[in-house]
This record gives sequence, structure tokens and C-alpha cells, in this order.
Amino acid sequence: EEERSYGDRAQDKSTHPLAAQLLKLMEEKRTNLCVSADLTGCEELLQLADSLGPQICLLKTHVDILQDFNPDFAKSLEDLALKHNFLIFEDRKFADIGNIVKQQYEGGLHHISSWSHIVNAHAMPGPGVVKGLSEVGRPLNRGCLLIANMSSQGSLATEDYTQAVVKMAEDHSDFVFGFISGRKVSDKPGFLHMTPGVKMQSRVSGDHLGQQYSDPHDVIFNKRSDIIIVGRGILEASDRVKAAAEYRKAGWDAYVKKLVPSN
Ligand code: UP6
Repeated sequence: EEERSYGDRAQDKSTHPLAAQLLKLMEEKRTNLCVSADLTGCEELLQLADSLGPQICLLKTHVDILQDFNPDFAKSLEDLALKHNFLIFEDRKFADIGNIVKQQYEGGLHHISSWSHIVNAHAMPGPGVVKGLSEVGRPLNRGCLLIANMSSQGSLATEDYTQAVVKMAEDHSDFVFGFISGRKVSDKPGFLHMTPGVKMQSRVSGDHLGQQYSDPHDVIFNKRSDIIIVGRGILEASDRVKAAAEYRKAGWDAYVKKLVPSN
């Protein structure tokens, strides 16, 4: 089937406003790269965000691994997101009852809802998890992704589970605008698919804790995903800016190839 451009999908009335903003900036910056900034120090993370900012559409965080998280850090990250025109995605993977995830999202030490444009959740608890997050996030114009499947070996997500996640997303499309998934799972053009477990030379890699990798072309062209999420492929490179440029190019080339009708 025909693939529509990011910019075109941004125009649809049915597309969630945050998804539209993201699709538009992807088209403008010519990037479908999300860097997974899995670092343990605020200063290093901010420096990474500033140096990679021009190349990325999204910066994904795990703020609970930061040793020195503080409100100034969140403010600085927001400033960098504005400066470089990317969105912030806290990869919190909420997975509790609505009443608790609401508080985890809004309060605690991190006040995630105050600075992160996007969060994600496991659908495992049922629709209450989305409803709870939505009560906090919707008034702030935030958006949420559901985890349709995982990149790790032995994941318990079956095909039936994934289909139920897609249904839950469709039922809550005023707040949920996409998926964490190894492949495209929904044909609705407003939904975005983001794929972690991405590395060049993926055949030789993986890690000793079950992570499994695919390369950018496989993810974007073959699996029809929209965004590549890259952590160690960039973080462990001797030159992170150069590595990010390589991932950006590989992800974008695969997208452009997908747009051209094959005949
Ligand atoms: N992530 C996965 N697989 C999933 C969901 N999320 O790896 O199914 C996240 C991890 C990590 C990043 O939490 O932040 O994506 C992958 O990092 P890596 O590129 O260094 O392997």
C-alpha cells in the first residue's frame, strides 16, 4: 500500500495535535531519529541534547537513572527542546492502576507531566492506566504511546495482546497517538510507530541481558515503522555527533525509499 509523507499525515484533521507537531518537525528537519539519552548525569545529558538537537525529532529520557535529577535540569531540557525544535519523551513505561499512575505522572520527585511532551504505558492493567494518565496529560496537551510489543528476547507480548493494545489506543485516541513497537501495527495514518532496539550491524549485536537489534533500514522500510530509537548505537560511539548523523541518514533514506512507489 502507498506510504504517505510525514508532512502529509500531519495535515489530517484526525491526527492528534502533538502527533501533528511531531510529524511536521520531522518533515522540516528531515529526521526520524529519536536518541535514547540513557545517561546517569544531568550535565552530560544536557550536553548531549545540545549537540544532537539539530539531528533529532525526539529525545527519550529515563530520568529515574539520573543521579542528580533536579527541577533546573528539566527546565534546561525544555529550553533545549525549544532551541532545537525536538520533543521530549520520558520512557516511564507506566504500568499500574489509574489512581497510582496519575500520581506517578504528575508528582513524586520528577513531575514528569510538567516537562515531558510524551510518555508511554503498558496496556497490561487495562484502560484505567490510560484514563488515569489522560486526566493529568490531556489538560496539558500531552500525548501517550502504548507499548504494543518489546524488543527484548522472550517478551510475553503475543499477537492477541498486541491487537488488544491497538484497540485500546483507538479507543483513547484523544490522548494516545501511537505505539512503541517493532513494526507497524495500525493503519491509522495519525498513529505514529516508534521502534527501539536499533543498531547498525545488527546481526552481530544484542546484549547479554536480552536486548535484540534490527538496523534502521529493516525497521523503517521492511517493518514500516516511523521513528528509530537509538541508545547505545550512538552513546557508545567515539564520536556521538557523527554516529547520530549516520543513524539519521540511514533512517531518512529508508523513509524516502518507502515513499517512492515501487514499479
Ligand atoms: N526500550 C527497548 N525495548 C523496548 C522498549 N523500550 O530497548 O521494547 C528502550 C530501553 C532503552 C532503549 O528502555 O532506553 O529503548 C534501547 O537502548 P539501546 O539502544 O541502548 O539498546
